[in-house]
Amino acid sequence: MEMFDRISSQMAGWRERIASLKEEHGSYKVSEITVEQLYTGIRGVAINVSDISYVDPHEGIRLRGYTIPEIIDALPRLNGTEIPLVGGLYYLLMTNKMPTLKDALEVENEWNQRNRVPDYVFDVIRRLPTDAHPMAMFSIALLAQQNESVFTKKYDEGVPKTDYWKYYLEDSLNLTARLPVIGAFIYNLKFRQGEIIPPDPSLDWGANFAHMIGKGEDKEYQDLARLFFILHSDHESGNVSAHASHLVGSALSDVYYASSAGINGLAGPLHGLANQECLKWLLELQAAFHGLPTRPQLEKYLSDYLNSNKVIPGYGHAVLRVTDPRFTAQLEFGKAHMPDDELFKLVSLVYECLPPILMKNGKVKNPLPNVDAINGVMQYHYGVQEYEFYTVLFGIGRILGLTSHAVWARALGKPIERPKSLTTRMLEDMVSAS
Ligand code: CMX
Repeated sequence: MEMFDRISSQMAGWRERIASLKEEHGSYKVSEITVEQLYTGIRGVAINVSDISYVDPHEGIRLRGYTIPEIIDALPRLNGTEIPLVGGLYYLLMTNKMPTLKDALEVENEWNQRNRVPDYVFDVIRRLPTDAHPMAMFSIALLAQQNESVFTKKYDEGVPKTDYWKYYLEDSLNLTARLPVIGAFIYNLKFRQGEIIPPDPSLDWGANFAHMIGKGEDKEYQDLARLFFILHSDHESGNVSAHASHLVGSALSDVYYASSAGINGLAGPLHGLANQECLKWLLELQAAFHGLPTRPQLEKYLSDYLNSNKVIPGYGHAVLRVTDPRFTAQLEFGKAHMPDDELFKLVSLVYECLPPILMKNGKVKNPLPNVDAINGVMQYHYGVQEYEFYTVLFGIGRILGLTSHAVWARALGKPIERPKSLTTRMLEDMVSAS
């Protein structure tokens, strides 16, 4: 497979660059940490290296060096579709090369050959309580397949360390192939009376998800599904889901364990769950005014809301200091496809009114929207209105990034992560001695 060969052919070069950095500049200081940072989530401290993606505070994410608009423009797409194939994005993340249409279709084809989900996975999900959150179902479904890890079997056989990445790649392709099937199953079980629609081998990954939740005829939703998964795929390796997954993988836990860990982190309201929270919040806002508020009404509502010390989901970011380009990409999609949708108009109005109010409030470092300020509204427009499910959609996309990082972590022989903790007394002694 071309993806395999491309990774393989680059490995020696990357290993050499890293070895020479370590050998010649091993003692060079990249960052220092303050007492403040120790108590505030090690915010901003460089602790890892990723050549797959980088979040520039003033520009947003670059995936393999490409900005979001560049990615959407350059990735190959099928005739008659607006948004590129997700298979092309996975190829780019994994191989560091912009794919041709043939490359992208090769990944799509691999996925179609590997997407049969064993019945026991469905049984495990069915056995969960009916009020289990879709994210808990999703995480458990990932973990339930751990017995199938090729890496774990090969590790037990004693394959050389330099080959670990090959089996991580094998596991990653198997796992990612199944994600749309698992996601659609959870959606149908919870919200569509358990109807099961099998994947259609003639469809690509994004369109297949749409097909399996009963939207096979809706070409626009198929494009939205592709866009959603591409935009949510990766956001460098310092965020909660990426870091959790990387940390777990560093103990040589396989991609089933590591991805499930990442998904558990994504399920928090300060991270991926913000998309569910944001839609809920927008619906409450809409209900409070029986439709669209006027600008002054909205400004008062927002100020009162913030003054009651509540967080407005979808706004702010730990790294970004500009409007999230993933927000902008969806705003553009919305302008083209749903300009008259009332919730979409509300999102646009909040975007106009909220940043100055957040600035005035004084606490927030970034008053601008992130990806979660809009993604739910896009889904809602096309009839996927059960907002509890939105973070699973985020997770389906995010595992593309998590597994790409996992494969490369093994390819580059990254060791087990083990930072250090101190006691408060130690800090007090250090500062009083300074
Ligand atoms: N509404 C109200 N207050 C906010 C806020 C918001 N949207 N964003 C930040 N603040 C507050 C923080 O709670 C913090 O208050 P305290 O000092 O009382 O604790 C203060 O402003 C400073 O926070 P910050 O340094 O600007 O932001 P952090 O790096 O600490 O946190 C984030 C970043 C995203 C968790 C935060 O902005 C937030 O809670 N936003 C809403 C939730 C959200 O949209 N999360 C999704 C992020 C994207 C993703 O990962 O999916």
